[in-house]
Amino acid sequence: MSLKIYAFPPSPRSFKVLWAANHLGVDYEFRLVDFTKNAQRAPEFVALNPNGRAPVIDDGGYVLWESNAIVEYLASLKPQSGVMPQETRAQLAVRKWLFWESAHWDPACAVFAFEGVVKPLFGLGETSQSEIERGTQLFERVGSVLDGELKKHRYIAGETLTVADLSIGAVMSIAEQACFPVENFRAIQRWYTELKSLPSWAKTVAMQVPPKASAAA
Ligand SMILES: N[C@@H](CCC(=O)N[C@@H](CS)C(=O)NCC(=O)O)C(=O)O
Repeated sequence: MSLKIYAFPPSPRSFKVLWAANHLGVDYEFRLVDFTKNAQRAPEFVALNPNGRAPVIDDGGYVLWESNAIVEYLASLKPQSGVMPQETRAQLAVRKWLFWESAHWDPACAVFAFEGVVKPLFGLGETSQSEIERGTQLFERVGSVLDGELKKHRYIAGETLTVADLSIGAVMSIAEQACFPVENFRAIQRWYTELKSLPSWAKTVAMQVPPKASAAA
């Protein structure tokens, strides 16, 4: 049985997992979790992930949720890809960025994602200026950390692409739509241009279209 990815491609955490699978060349079956139909709350989906959130994978009965855990799992299926070092210290130098993504980067980006993407998609009202101001403060702080690293090397954890780039870079798929305040972060812009040039990026962007009538969850 092949690996199934349950995802809603317009959402950045789903994009992360689909992009990682596309980048690594992992075979998978895509299963749409159609948020426009509240499929994430369907009992059969909640049975896979009690949080009622996407993405989730099911690899022959091995079910995993949390996008960063999934990206690590996908990387483990392709050890020759080099996106996750094998040695403990080198591995943690990469993995720490997955914790950073969950704790700091994702919450900052989520403010803009909600105001600029989720609200228009689901008709949830006008942009909140106070939220944008709060998000800008959060983004300035995390953006300067990321920009500082990317001034030192081509990718986040060094000269080659790792799961840190897959995890942190995925949300850039909505950078323009969500209006991330990256004007002052030249190294982030340069890195984003590199990510966009990857064939796996284009392949995943092509999946980002809002869902039509079909659905599975
Ligand atoms: N920390 C989780 C977050 C997953 C998450 O919040 N997914 C959102 C979409 S980006 C979701 O499923 N939202 C549906 C809902 O809250 O009803 C991860 O990284 O996988």
